[in-house]
Amino acid sequence: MEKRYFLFLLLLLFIPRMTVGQDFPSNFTTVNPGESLNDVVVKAADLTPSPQQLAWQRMEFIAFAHFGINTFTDKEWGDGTESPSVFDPAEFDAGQWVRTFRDAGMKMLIIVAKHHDGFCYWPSKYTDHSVKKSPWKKGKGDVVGDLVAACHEYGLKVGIYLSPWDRHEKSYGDSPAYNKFFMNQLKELLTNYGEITEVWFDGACGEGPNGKKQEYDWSSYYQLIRELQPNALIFGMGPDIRWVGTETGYARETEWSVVPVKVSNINNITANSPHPVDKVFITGDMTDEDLGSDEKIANAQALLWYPAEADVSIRPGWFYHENQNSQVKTPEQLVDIYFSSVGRNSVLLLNIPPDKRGLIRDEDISSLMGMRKILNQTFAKNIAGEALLTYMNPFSEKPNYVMTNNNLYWISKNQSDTSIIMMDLPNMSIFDVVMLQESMKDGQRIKKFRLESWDGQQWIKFTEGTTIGYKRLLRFPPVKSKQIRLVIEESRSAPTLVTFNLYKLPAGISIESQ
Ligand code: FUL
Repeated sequence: MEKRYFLFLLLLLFIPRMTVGQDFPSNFTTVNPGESLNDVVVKAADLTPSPQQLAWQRMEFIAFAHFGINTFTDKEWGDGTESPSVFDPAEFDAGQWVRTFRDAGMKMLIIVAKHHDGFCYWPSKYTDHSVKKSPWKKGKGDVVGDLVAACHEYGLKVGIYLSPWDRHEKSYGDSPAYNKFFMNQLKELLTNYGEITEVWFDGACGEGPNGKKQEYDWSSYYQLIRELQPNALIFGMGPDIRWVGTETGYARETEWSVVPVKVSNINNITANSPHPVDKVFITGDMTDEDLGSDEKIANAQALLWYPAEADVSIRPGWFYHENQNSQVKTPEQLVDIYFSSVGRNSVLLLNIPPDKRGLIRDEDISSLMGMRKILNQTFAKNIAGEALLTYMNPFSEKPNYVMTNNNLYWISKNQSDTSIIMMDLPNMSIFDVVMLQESMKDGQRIKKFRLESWDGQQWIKFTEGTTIGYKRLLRFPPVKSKQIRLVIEESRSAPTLVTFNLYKLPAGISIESQ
């Protein structure tokens, strides 16, 4: 064989091998021992969401509806001894729920298919502790099925909450038997109800020291989900969406989507797979005030794009309780939560619990619609829609380039130096909200920024922040100006921006931040 052909063949043999072990999806990377902080930080800045994670993030606002046995027993956690005879929502109307969520601007409903008490809201083949044994529709009903049909009718995506902790099922605690039972239930839900966008795995388990110890086979659960619903995202006790860490609906001021991921064995990370950590994933503590700072990622074994979902109930409880009818959150409180979740790089999962009739109550609907109205009024007009944006390269005297605010896509020419974007408004304007978004196709990079307005003589800072990510919303006392500037003070890598909008909250609305 000619020498050059031989070399060519040798190269062909090598190329694929060189990539083995390196070929991870865009949302994951490993950190090599001894890697410099700077290299790790740049690696983190280059991670981007999977297409499914991005589509999920763009939904922004989604619904939860805790409903079931606890609605009738007036409890938050049933113990599994409840009789199915108590479940009888005489006026149950899935359409009423889902129309309400649609009108509120929510894009998905996470259906509680089974809570910790083990009662199933679909006629599972694997247990009798379900709607089959209830008087509702003479045992022929299917809450999950009706809700899925309504979601399809009104254009909402469907998510499933299936509690791993099951206080009724006899096999719970006999690990292999319960794992099989749980996977059978998962399989029913993932095959009989169309497309499932999110699978919600709760971490709650109240078994005391003498309670049952169940070893969950998470990696087999994940594998089943990947097979049956390849586009579904696994929340919480799973590696695709993280719990924000509280049940208040408030995300952190500094909310990184890239965080260190814990794995049981770094050598068992699967390359060339869209889900490299499925076999080794360990849920870390998500309640820490700092999850993704440079210090945190510097000591990581691996990094994952693991975006936050902020869950909260419109009432004090997750389930309906008559004595909480006067404690429904006000529209202003809900707007504050929206600004502090969607506006802090998170998806807001708001729970609206239907009552014993099987309907969402007027109090809850009116708060939700009040919230929607304020948001619609606020975001109806981007005051900066006609503004001219000028990027000032700190290394040159002259403006670097000029952009309009339509289809903005700006990426800095510099790595992490200060960048300034000037905004010239066509007229003197009053605004009290800013919306910033980084380009998710480039990842999350900005670490610190401030906004200033020109008062004719000098630049005055009117607000500031740390992370931006998918979306950052900031409120501040009204500013009157024609010229403002965004100063990006620190960034993990070349900063990007796809949205720089200004708004005004409706007159007379005062939203106190919590
Ligand atoms: C928790 C559960 O224990 C609550 O009952 C509720 O379902 C909430 C969303 O998650 O962990």
